[in-house]
Amino acid sequence: MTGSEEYDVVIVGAGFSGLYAIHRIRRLGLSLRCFEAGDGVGGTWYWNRYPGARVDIESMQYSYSFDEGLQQEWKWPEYFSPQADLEAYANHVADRFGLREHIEFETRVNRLRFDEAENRWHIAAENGRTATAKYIVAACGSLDATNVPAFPGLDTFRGQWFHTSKWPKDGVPFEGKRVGLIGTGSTGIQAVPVIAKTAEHLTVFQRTPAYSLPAYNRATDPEYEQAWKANYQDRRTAMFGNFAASYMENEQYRSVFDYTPEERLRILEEAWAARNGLLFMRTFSDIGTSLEANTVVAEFVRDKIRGLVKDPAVAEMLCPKTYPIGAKRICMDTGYFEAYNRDNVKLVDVRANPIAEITPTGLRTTTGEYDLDIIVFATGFDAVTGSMTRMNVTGLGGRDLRDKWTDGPTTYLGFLVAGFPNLFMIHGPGSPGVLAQMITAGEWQVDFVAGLIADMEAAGRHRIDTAPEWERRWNLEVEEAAGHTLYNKADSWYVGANIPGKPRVFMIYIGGFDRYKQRCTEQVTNGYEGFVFDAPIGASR
Ligand code: N01
Repeated sequence: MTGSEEYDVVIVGAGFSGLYAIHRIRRLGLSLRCFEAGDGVGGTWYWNRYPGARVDIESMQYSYSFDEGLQQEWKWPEYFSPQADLEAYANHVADRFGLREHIEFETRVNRLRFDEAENRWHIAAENGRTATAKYIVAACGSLDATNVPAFPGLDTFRGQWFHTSKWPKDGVPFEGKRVGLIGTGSTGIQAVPVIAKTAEHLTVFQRTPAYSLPAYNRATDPEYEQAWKANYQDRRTAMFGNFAASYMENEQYRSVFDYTPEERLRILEEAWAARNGLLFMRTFSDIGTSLEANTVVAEFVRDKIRGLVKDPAVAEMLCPKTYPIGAKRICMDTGYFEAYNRDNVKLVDVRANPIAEITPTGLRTTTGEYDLDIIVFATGFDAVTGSMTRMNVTGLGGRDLRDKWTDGPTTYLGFLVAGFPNLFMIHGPGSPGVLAQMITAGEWQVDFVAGLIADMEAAGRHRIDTAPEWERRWNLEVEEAAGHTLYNKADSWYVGANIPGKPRVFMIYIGGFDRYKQRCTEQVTNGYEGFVFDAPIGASR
């Protein structure tokens, strides 16, 4: 389809939040269109089809809550679903709820311009498609804009190279190949053991070692599934009131210092063996706030790594020592550390000896040359802000969003940016984003935005905005929440440290999803405090 059609709402992105936004906003009786860069639905779970890609939150809860029939009927074969199962689920949802007819695929939005006389957004995509809309719902992902470091010589490489999040649909055969993998975050640690199984040789280039816990993925136990399905409503209600939008049972949650060293060790051993993944990080209440408490847990994990890796020198290289556990996103793996016991896997420290260049035949560090047939970039993302800033967004007075965010992103409640009216971000900077379970938190944010749009339409308003003063106040709340934690003690993508030149700002609201919901709701019920309309909107909901 070509031409500049007019819509009430344009949704950018057909990932899990974008799909739900179509379903929810359609019910308002407004005209809408969704533009999606890929040729299928699923967002993160469409793009990240690298070997070993798998979610690290149990699928019974990492799934939609909005339809009881859907959650009762859908079967998750494994506790932690692989990419293919999540993509299949997204496709099922798109078909079951008739969402596909609203989506234009292979339409990557690369220009959003607000026309202040019309109070409408003008949308343009790479394929020439144009449209206008009163409202934009930007559901374009926190981890979408890829980071391929600017190593000199990449264009001269005669082999193949891939970024993990833009993986070919047909897969990449590694048989008989010398593979180099750069990056040991969540993605790298999932890919390494799988690639190692088929590649002739795998060299892993590690700049910072990761704390990783065993995922203990397994086939879904029918009793466990039944317990969820018999209690879905109650558990979903609990998730919507939880600080991480997650369901948690049997929380111990006391300080490390309430226990003797022997008791701590017993608790940690039990948690390690309990097959409950990320809950390991909630063994004690102060892991995220006290460096001393954190060190107890970090040292326990380092000892586990030393036990898993046979070569002591390699084990030491794999032990994270420069930042607290959890200050970077904790990883979950299936046989990651054990992969280094294989003869065909080699670990190279590129912190001590950085990558100097990519050569026609491989890669050169400051001390060594490596011949490679394939290079895998597991080097992460221009996270949280990248998908917005890469869209060339201009607001009032023609101001570019990149200029506005030169010193770091500013938002009101993680949704609105002052001077960029009628634009709502889902999982935007200043929202709980990746620190809450993203499908559930996304559903709530979409519902909240749909409520704002309904209020606007009922009141006959043309413009919703916020003011810099309210962004400043919200940013202070975001900073204060992070200030009590150890998150600032690591050079992570949470603070933009992985992208050269990106301002170092903690971009996520860590005060809890429950608190965040409360703050958003009370601002609306307090007479839309902090929201700026073209004319007063009257009584609050
Ligand atoms: O990206 P990352 P990711 N030279 O940024 C290294 C989610 N996720 O794709 O740490 C050499 O974490 C970089 O090194 P350093 C999850 O939220 C979830 O792995 O910056 N190395 C790091 O090791 C996760 O946090 C799941 O020193 C360079 C790696 O590349 C987020 O996605 C699975 C380099 C990048 O790690 C991102 O994870 C996968 C350079 N120039 C992802 N530049 C699950 O649900 C970067 N690196 C399980």
